[in-house]
Amino acid sequence: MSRIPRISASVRASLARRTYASSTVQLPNEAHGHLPTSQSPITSKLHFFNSVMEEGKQIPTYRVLDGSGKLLEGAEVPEFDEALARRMYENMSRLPIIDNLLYNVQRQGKISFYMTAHGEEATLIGSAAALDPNDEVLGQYREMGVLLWRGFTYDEVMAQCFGNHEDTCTKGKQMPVHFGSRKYHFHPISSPLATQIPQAAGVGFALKRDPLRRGKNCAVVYFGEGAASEGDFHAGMLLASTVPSPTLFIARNNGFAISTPSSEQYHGDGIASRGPGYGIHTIRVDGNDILAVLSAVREGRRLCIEEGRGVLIEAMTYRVGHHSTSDDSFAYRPRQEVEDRKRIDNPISRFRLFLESRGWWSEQEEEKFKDEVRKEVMKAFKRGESLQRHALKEMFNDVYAGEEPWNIREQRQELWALLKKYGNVWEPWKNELKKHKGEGKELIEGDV
Ligand SMILES: Cc1ncc(C[n+]2csc(CCOP(=O)(O)OP(=O)(O)O)c2C)c(N)n1
Ligand SMILES: [Mg+2]
Repeated sequence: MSRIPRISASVRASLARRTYASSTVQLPNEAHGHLPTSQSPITSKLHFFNSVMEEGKQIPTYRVLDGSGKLLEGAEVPEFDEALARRMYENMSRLPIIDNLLYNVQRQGKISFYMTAHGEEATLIGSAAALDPNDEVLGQYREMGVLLWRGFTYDEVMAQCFGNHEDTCTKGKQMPVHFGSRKYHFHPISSPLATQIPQAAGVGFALKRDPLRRGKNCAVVYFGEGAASEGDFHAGMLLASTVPSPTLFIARNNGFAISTPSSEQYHGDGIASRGPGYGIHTIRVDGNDILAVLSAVREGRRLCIEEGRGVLIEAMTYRVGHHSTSDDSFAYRPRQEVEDRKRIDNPISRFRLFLESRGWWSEQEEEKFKDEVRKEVMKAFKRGESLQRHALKEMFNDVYAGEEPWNIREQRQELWALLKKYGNVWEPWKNELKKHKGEGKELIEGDV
């Protein structure tokens, strides 16, 4: 194909002189066939297209390990050693232990809500392992694994889920699993879907403007394929591609947005096909293959920081658990499908087979490790459950930055009046108040 010549300065000048009032302007020959704002080659074929790959082909999925934990021949394998591989495996394995316990704890009515990451362990831990610990993470809600990788403790998990006084991030004001941690550069989760996506593009821009962090860190945003249907997804992608800002977009395509299967969420080729539309480097990766995720996120992060602009990674996985404790997924998908996915493609056992084939893990280590984790998690649960909640007045603090707005003041005063009337006499309130530090006295006896 011949090269498309650029329009010369003299031609541009003659085009600029052209007036729309004149219908007899003659364009120089070299200007014919060129568009004023695009390098798009001209074609005389009437041809619609609907694929970012060659006609009809789907975007491929990058994979390193096969289902039985063997390296694929010729695969581009990321660098790792035994210590990193074990750490990744151990972190993946910790997730279902915590998830199973807290899921049941919710069923006992001890916490109001819970969400598991069942099935998505490789996507979470593989990506966490590829990031710098100071990269700013904006999650959706299923990303506790990223925090654990960075050192978040079981006590901190319990503090947030029980909203006890050790929950220093949101002081008991958030639903369970809405984690946040300044220490681990993990921005607090917010329930409205996709709000974190344009925010992440803004965080990426802030990092780029900070001389101490420019070229060192990026913003990393996790979201589900369902959240990618929100306008905020497009706003975030456009911002990161045009401003531009170093933002790594990690789409967890787990097949469902609560009960809506991904087949009903988009008609195009998943989320990855949208990247090139924004001029964003994009890859689709097998999200159940931790080595492929590690490799794709490492390289994506490198590109993101080097070029200072957005990169999109679509991790293909499967939500084995129910959407949350408020969902029964067998109402909309066959039980057998879930059982099959668990058996055929379990990201944890897939990596375990790989480790065992290298002599890096064994049945004895598995038992010992899980036993220890179970004991530690149980200990943290009992402790977290027993701790008092924050002082009641914290309910009204830090809702907005700066001065307390009138609506918060009104609510605080209303509660104070009710507490004064019933707090010391009505048994249910007396019991409830005992769960808080100071038993609400700062409101009952204080000046509001
Ligand atoms: C703006 C908004 N609309 C709807 C909801 C209710 N909602 C919560 S989670 C969810 C599904 C999200 O699916 P996806 O983004 O694929 O994430 P996944 O749960 O699969 O990890 C919906 C519809 C919400 N929280 N916010
Ligand atoms: Mg989903």
